[in-house]
Amino acid sequence: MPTFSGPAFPDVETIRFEGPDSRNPLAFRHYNAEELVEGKSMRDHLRFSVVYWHTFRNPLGDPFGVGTAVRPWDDGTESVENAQRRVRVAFEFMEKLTAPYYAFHDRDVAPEGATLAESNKNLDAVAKVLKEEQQRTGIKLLWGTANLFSNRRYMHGAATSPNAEVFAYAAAQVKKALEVTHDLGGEGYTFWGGREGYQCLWNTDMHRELDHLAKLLHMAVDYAKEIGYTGPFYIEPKPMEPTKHQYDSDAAACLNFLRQYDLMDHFKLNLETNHATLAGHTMQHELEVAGSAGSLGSIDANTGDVLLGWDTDQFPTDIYLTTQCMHSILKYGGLTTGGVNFDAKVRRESFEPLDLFYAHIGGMDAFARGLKIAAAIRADGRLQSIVDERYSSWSSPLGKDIEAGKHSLASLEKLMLEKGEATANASGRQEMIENLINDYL
Ligand code: XUL
Ligand code: CO
Repeated sequence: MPTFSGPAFPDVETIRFEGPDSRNPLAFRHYNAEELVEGKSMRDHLRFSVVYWHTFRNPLGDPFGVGTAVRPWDDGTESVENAQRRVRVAFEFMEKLTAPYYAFHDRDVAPEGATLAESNKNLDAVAKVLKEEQQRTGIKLLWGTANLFSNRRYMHGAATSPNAEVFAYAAAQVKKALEVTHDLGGEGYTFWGGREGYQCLWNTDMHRELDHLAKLLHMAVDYAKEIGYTGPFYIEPKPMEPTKHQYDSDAAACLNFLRQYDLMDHFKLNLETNHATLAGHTMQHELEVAGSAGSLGSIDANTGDVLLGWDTDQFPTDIYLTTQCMHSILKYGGLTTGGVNFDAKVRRESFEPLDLFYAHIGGMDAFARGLKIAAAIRADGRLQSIVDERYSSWSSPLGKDIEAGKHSLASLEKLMLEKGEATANASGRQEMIENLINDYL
């Protein structure tokens, strides 16, 4: 095969904001990077990020058929040269898309070698090109991570493997991935426990596995200090797939784990919509659980399919969903180190390179609209006043005293024995509120 020499997307110019009336499918109609929302640019609110694994490495196969993706720049080999060429293509794509960030796993960007030393060497060779391209374009690394789930050595888990040498290998891989992330100025580092769970409880020592998982995370925290990495670590909850049950099953389970093992100061959560769905939650639920604990770090923006029970990782296009996401994000102070990371793939039938643009443009516009709608809800203030009114009894002397810890079961019993019954409840007004939200859409 003759060596590909770019550009990879010759027919695509830099994607521009053309406004809601534009009929150009290769333009933004809502994402206007410079536009201020609540005094901050859309670029800084949304911090869009492209994922390397789906956008540049996913062949678009499914359990019933081979990959369909046409990627003319990729010669299909596991060579370092191919990986380096792919980096140039990835940056051409991200630059044209005007995405300020990207995210990767170590094994997406560089091929795994026959030994750990060889894999590290390959990663260094590709990271060199990543760095050059970051410098050329100004595109930054949102977060890096180590793939601790694809290789067969991780079949029983990585940190939670019953094989201590597998734990050691995983630790070595995390060390290297952390070094590379730090060297590339990564603003975060993610742990997604792909196989950190169980398939069968009869053969599982859960207590031990959880201790080991915490041990690896503490080692990462310690090593970060050593090399001067000061960014946050993220845990990404997901309840299942590939395992039957993953320990980081949802936001609440992750927070419980982080508290139990004294990791709360170092970790925030990276929440993904399709993972929330698999956990039987809404994304809004997960965001509220994390946000109310002060642990909302970043989001993997995607969506599932209501009729498919698995992690389809589709691009988000539902404005109601993006409104909910952005409303919770604004409520908890906005994204700081995190971003809106499109952990999403085009579907198997959308196999052309151009589809990668349409997918990302759609996701970016959907989130831009969600941001604007959420800001309008907040500016209008009607929703907030309903919520304030709903909790107004907590501003009464009684409510204030309970919150301030001035009461006990006995003092409250005395009060209620005197009163005989609590004040009548007010309506929750859910339907009215849902109608109100629709007013902004
Ligand atoms: C898997 C998933 C991962 C993480 C990073 O479902 O979401 O790609 O985001 O390992
Ligand atoms: Co993800």
